[in-house]
Amino acid sequence: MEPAVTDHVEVKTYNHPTGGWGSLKSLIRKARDQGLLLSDIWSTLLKQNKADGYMCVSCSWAKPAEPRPFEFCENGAKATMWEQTSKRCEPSFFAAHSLTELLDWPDHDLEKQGRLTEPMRYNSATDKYEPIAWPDAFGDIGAQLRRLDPKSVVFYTSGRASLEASFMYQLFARIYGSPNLPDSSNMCHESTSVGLPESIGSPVGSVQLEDFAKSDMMFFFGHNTGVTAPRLLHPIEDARQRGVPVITFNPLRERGLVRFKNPQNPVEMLSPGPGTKMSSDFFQIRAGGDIAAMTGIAKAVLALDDVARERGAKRVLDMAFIEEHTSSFAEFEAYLRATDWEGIVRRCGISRADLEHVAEIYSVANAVIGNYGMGLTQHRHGTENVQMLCNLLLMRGNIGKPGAGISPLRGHSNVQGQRTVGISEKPELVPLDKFRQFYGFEPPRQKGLDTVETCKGVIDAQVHGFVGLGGNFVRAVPETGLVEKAWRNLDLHVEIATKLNRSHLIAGKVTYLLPCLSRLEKDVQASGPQWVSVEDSTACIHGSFGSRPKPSEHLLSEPTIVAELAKACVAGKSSIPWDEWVANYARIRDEIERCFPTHFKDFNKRFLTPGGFHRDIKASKRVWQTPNKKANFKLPTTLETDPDIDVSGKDVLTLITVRSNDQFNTTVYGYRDRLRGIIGTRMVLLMNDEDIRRMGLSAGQEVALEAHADDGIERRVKGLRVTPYSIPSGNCAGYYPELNPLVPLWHHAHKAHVPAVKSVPVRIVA
Ligand SMILES: Nc1nc2c(c(=O)[nH]1)N[C@H]1C(S)=C(S)[C@@H](COP(=O)(O)OP(=O)(O)OC[C@H]3O[C@@H](n4cnc5c(=O)[nH]c(N)nc54)[C@H](O)[C@@H]3O)O[C@H]1N2
Ligand SMILES: Nc1nc2c(c(=O)[nH]1)N[C@H]1C(S)=C(S)[C@@H](COP(=O)(O)OP(=O)(O)OC[C@H]3O[C@@H](n4cnc5c(=O)[nH]c(N)nc54)[C@H](O)[C@@H]3O)O[C@H]1N2
Ligand SMILES: [Mo]
Repeated sequence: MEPAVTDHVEVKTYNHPTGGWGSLKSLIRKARDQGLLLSDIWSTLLKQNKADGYMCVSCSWAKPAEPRPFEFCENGAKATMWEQTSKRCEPSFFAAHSLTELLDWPDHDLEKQGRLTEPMRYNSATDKYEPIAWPDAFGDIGAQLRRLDPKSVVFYTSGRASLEASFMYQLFARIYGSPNLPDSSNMCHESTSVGLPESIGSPVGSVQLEDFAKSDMMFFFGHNTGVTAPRLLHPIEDARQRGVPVITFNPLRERGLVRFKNPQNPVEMLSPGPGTKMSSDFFQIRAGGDIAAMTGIAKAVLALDDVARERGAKRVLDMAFIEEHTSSFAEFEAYLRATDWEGIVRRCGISRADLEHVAEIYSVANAVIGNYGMGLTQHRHGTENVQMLCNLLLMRGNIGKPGAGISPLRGHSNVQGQRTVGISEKPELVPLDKFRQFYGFEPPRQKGLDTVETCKGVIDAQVHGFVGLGGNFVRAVPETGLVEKAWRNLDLHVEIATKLNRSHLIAGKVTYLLPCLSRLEKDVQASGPQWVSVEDSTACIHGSFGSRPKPSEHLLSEPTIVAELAKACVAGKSSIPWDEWVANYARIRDEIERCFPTHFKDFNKRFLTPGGFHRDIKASKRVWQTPNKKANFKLPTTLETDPDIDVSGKDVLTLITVRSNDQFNTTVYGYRDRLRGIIGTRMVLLMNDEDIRRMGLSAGQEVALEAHADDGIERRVKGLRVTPYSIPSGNCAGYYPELNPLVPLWHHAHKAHVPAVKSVPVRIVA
């Protein structure tokens, strides 16, 4: 593949606030690139995240009941424009380019071709995609699936598909007989989904949007808020203006959590000032140092409590809460007392005085929110990371009261929701008995493959078929080299997608590319135009109504495609009236309510509630659905987030893979990571000055990276530009997905199997 570099490369320090004029300029440029008039895009954007409009396709952050006039951000608007583009990737494009040729194109150039317009089938004789009629595609895919062992077929979901489409999709897979329903959260917040149930008995966070207005302190661990959930900057800004401390831990000084200027506030925009200071304290922690840092803070809180007790003053620990609601505090206390400061400071790179300072602030705050992102979850001990943050919050009763709680900031706009309606490889999380009873089929009961296991299955030739409901699986996963090579042996590869990406270019023996409508577009079925629904990061369910015209007359909705596949493949094997469901999506919502009655009570009546309706999250009411009915302090096993990897060698570094301000996952909008000052290239290696000197390198030099793993597998990425950057020594950073070929498949979270892409051991090859 051609490296992701343009003719004009520029690296400079960016000292402006997030938001501000830079963000408006960036939007105007993007509208032009997509061939859109600003007036055209404007009418759509005004409907974004409004109760009568559509829910943004970018991040999953909460949507307020009383939205601002413009309830969108720079990146949400970019995502909308990217989807609304006037460009079309038509059969003529595929006639002109073979897949072998397209494999050389960068990700940006593939998606830039615009919206897919017709169903396509791969022809290996010409090495090209060719158009095919929908009925023929469905008929053939159904027949191909029937020929395969269902247990060897994987049904992946990316995280954008609606609750309605996702619910139907998992039913289809299960009727067919496959338990293999991995999704993007296997690469993302699975550490949360595994860690939180053990700690607090809920797989999702405990906060709601209104808690942000009541909070009097916030933590941010490993989240690039200004890029990946920018609308959250507003409640943080409000909190900062109330004087609320915001304490951030991140190896990179991400701009959004440093300075912010609200582009929707004319007074702020016109004032020359630097914008709001977002983090009251910002600690550039070493990658993987979070268990150590949180242990240090907790240890210092305990020391403050000791002093209070000696003096007969009010306790710092919330003993009433700890006694009534939690278990294993004594063990946790013993762990804190036994852990010495020297190890803590060495591991996280933050001084004892700084951690004690954080503990002092924390010990007087009454309502604290612990926010976190991929910086905690994408490590070998990602689950322990999440549980350690729970421990810290539980010490002072900060879960289950107003203004406080644990806040995992989710990724895709409906990734949390699709898990709620049955997308899961873990059978115990899904109401299989109800499916059996209501729909008259016998669902498979064994555990299915998750994402890492799917990759392994493809490499070992145990997986024979793959169906993707959105996403760019081959590009997003680790061990790209082996996965891509083995992928070609698949008997069947089917992708349901809006735009062309690299995964679509890795053909199996039979390969289909099925184009679908997006949420922005009007979806008309027999009963009229349809609403769909999604769940946000705070467990609120929203209706979403698309009003844009179809990009092509051939496009079908995701529910239609799933229903047609089911009819072609598993007709007569269940009592589901697929056509009736598709004719009126309210019918699907009734079925979701029937299968998940506690979460979706009166679904059709409530789903248009402004601000969404909240799912019943028991932990937010201090009801703990753990086996012992308590919130549990969980002890970390070591201070290391990524044990067993040795990065002590002279030329070895720990690589952090991150997103730029100009991408959504593998969708690369462009080459302007404005907030990091990196323009014109994505092939950079951000390094600490001292490491550059120590390794005898120089700024601007091109180097290659190799995985530091002695397992005989070659993993290498060439053409990276050494870029001095403010980052702890021993760490380096670069962009996902360009650096995914460096990640060994076995380098993942122990329990959750999330690839440990925030701490990849690498060697520099000059
Ligand atoms: N615009 C835009 N929005 C998005 C996405 C996108 O690509 N673009 N992706 C969506 C998806 S699917 C997801 S999951 C979310 C991801 O949103 P984030 O969780 O913000 O994801 P990342 O950008 O991968 O990185 C998170 C941050 O963790 C920091 N970090 C790395 N290692 C460590 C560590 O060991 N400790 C700590 N404390 N910090 C660390 C990195 O420097 C980075 O700032 O965003 C969603 N929203
Ligand atoms: N090294 C490294 N690897 C990572 C990460 C990292 O931080 N570092 N992050 C991980 C994370 S958090 C995630 S979530 C995964 C993301 O993995 P995926 O979710 O698999 O990837 P995306 O890039 O979001 O998928 C983009 C594609 O989805 C399709 N698409 C977009 N909208 C729609 C729609 O409405 N319907 C349908 N059917 N298709 C649509 C388009 O064809 C588009 O090309 O990557 C993971 N991989
Ligand atoms: Mo994600």
